[in-house]
Amino acid sequence: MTSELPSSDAEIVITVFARSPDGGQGLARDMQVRWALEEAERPYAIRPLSFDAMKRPAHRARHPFGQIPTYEEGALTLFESGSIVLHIAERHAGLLPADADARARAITWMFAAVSTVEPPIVDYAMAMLTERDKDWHARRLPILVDRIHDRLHALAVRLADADWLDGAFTAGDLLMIAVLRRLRNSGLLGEHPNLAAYVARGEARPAFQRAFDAQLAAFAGRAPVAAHGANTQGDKR
Ligand code: GTB
Repeated sequence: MTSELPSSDAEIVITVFARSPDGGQGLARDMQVRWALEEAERPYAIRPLSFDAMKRPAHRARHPFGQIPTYEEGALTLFESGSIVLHIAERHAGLLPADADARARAITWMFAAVSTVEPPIVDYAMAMLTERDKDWHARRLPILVDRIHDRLHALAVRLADADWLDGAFTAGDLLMIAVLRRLRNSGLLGEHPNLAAYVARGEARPAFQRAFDAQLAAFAGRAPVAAHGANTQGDKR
């Protein structure tokens, strides 16, 4: 598809964890940005940040909440992984359909991923990370798990035996699969075999593999191996 909006030639720089707490599993949200850039075949550089640097003014100027990822392209700075993926998808072929209605549906799936499916998954992840020592943790956990299964069941019914959510692969699938990947260590996806297969299909895409390898190489401190990523920049500001 030809991109409808002009694309800048400026270098793209994204911020990532200097050392991701996921140990290189590609679960932090720079992964969706890397993946979108790989699907779009756009080179990019990374600016790795420590937790301390993320809270300093130089980074708060990019991201008001002091988080990763951010996206810089010339004079443009963006935060919020969903918005960044939409920006990339609107300017490059391969992530949104040309047909206006199909495009609107793909964007709807992007919102569904980050605002309907992801919140209960994040609640569960936070509970496992920060609430295990609370005496109410064991009572709360089944409630959180039920909320996830509600969403997964509805998504599994809608996906049925299709490869992707609405025809060809779109940025909606990219964000949905990135969100579902956060369940990889929970065992919860196993109860929904078509969703597990959907995630595996996403992970098998060459662009996903390049993005995954690039984040893993950065985590391991090795030179990047991605075809389209990634140089490393220090925080100059
Ligand atoms: N809504 C924002 C977006 O989509 O961009 C949320 C951004 C966000 O949560 N960023 C996290 C962050 O910067 C990293 S991705 N956290 C540091 C902070 O807030 O101080 C979330 C994340 C972190 C770690 C894992 N992991 O280890 O598995 C997975 C996901």
